[in-house]
Amino acid sequence: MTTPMARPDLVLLHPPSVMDFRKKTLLLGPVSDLIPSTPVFEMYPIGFTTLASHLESKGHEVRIANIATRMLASKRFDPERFVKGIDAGLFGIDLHWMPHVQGALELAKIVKRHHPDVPVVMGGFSASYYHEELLSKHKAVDYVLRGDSTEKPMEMLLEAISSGKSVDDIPNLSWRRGENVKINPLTNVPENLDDIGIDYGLMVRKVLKYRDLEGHLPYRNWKSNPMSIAVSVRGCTHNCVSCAGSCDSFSRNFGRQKPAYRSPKLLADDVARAEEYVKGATFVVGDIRQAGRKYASEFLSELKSRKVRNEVIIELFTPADPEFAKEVSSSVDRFSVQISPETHDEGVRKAQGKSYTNAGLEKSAQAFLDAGAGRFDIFYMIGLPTQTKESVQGTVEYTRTLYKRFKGKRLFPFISPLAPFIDPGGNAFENPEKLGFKIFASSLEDHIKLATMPSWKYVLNYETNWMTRSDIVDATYSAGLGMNDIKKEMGLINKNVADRTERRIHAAQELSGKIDKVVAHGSATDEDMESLREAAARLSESTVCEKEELDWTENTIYASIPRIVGSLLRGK
Ligand code: B12
Ligand code: SF4
Repeated sequence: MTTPMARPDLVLLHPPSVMDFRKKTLLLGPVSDLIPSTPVFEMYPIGFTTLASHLESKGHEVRIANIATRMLASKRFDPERFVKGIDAGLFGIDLHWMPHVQGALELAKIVKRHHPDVPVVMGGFSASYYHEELLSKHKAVDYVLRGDSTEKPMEMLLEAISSGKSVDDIPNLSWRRGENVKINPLTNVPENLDDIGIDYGLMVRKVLKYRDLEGHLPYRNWKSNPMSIAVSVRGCTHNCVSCAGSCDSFSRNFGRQKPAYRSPKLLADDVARAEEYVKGATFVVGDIRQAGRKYASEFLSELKSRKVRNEVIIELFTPADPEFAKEVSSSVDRFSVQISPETHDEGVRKAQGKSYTNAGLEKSAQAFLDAGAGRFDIFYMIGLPTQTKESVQGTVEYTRTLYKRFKGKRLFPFISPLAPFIDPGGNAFENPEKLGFKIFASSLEDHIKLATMPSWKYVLNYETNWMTRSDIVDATYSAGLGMNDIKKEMGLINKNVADRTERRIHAAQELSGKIDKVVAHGSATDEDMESLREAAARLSESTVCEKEELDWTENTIYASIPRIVGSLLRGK
């Protein structure tokens, strides 16, 4: 237990993907064009908030410090000095997404340099997958909490650390005794998410307490495009071949044999609570039909009774029927829909693990748009099994058909590469030959080397039997140019925006070529690389489309302030 402003029991740190990204020449490419983050992947896992909410409810003091956002916000921000200046009973660093491999381990070293006696715990999907290597080869890491649910084990770890008790019985924990790595059983795998909540007001209180807005921001542009998340599920019923969040991967790596759902009522409470603090879209993670139509209907009717005014974004893993579209529409004021068919080619889609038709998808889009969806976003991917460069061009051409069919409607197709890494733990990573993949990295060390290569072509940890790494890069830039032309032709973006995107893509292609030459010579001097650094940083953001195309609302954080203040005054 702690008193206010005492040293936090736990400080959760989120690293940038590459720790010294501000100094290195890195053409990170369009790896994050379609998510709120920049290519340094500054968004921290939603699990930081469930961990903090749980631990605070048990009397522990937790601070979140998003090192990546702070580094993006100010060139003067020095992570080393910042870490040196904070004290904690335990430091937690996420290695959830594999692209953070270099950043997470460098951050752990910084922590140990300044706080040699304070333990460091890592967690997240990638840390769970690589727990043995983390503990045997990286002495800056003392503990790994494995699996998709670490709230309870973390509480036990904090208690063991403060009382000096043994950690032998803490579920999901891997740790070091002398030179040996000890692996406790992975038994904390809750069957539902009803005990795992997000206290949406907690972040606001933390910002005020630590006078640190940037350090708590989930991603850089959150102030201008705020968004909240409500999590319906941990686990997945699907098996997309490249995904580490698939049902096979959950059972192999995270001890989960079936998904855990949050009850419809509590999920609706989450959405309603989120809007007390944030005026912006609320993204409901997971297709709400995964637990069955009855679950989805119950959730929607609970939502209706709460009269939610925020825009609600729902995900579809498969097309939905018009009745469902109407049900969604009658339950909320404003809503948008996202679906990822990955490709227009039904054969390629099947090879990736999804079996549905374009006709079904189009029918679904029509139904949701007719029912009043604010937007219907369709995400396509490059780097899939059996997909060729020609097939990617086919997808681009298919978007023209979509635009024509849905002219004047708010339907938005996007395309991006499967990058930078095929997820460790997913089926493609585990059985590459069988599924037509060639994987260039297996260990943490291999991935660290790739992560710091100067352009994203060399960062990719895979290629396929149908496309080399160069093909994936070429196909991505060509697709970007193609989509840009189509959007201009259809009058969806004005000439200035289209010209800007085109110039950016050409410049990125040119720079990629220059980096290729430097890499081919193998004798790049510091000056050679330094001369390319600024251009690489500039061209890594929003390469193939403008990020604003993804913004759901025109709100800013300032529009949320009256709600935040109101909620604080009510003492929530
Ligand atoms: C929703 C989601 C997102 C949301 C983000 C939500 C968020 N902020 O967490 C969005 C759409 C933005 C997103 C983006 C990306 N995602 Co994503 N995402 C998911 C999805 C569908 C479910 C959410 C999820 O992560 N649940 C997992 C829950 C269980 O984790 P959690 O609550 O956050 O954290 C718990 C544990 O993981 C652990 N934990 C996490 N961090 C820490 C830290 C410490 C110290 C400890 C002890 C424990 C711990 O304890 C937490 C609490 O119990 C999964 C797929 C799936 N079926 O799971 C993919 C998934 C996690 N994403 C993935 C990827 C690759 C990405 C991107 C890199 C893709 C890209 N190139 O753009 C980006 C990275 C974004 C960034 N950091 O900036 C992969 C990760 C594979 C891997 N190991 O690398 C997954 C598995 C599947 C996939 N291919 O999409 N994603
Ligand atoms: S990509 Fe497929 S397997 Fe992975 S979380 Fe999404 S639906 Fe599930």
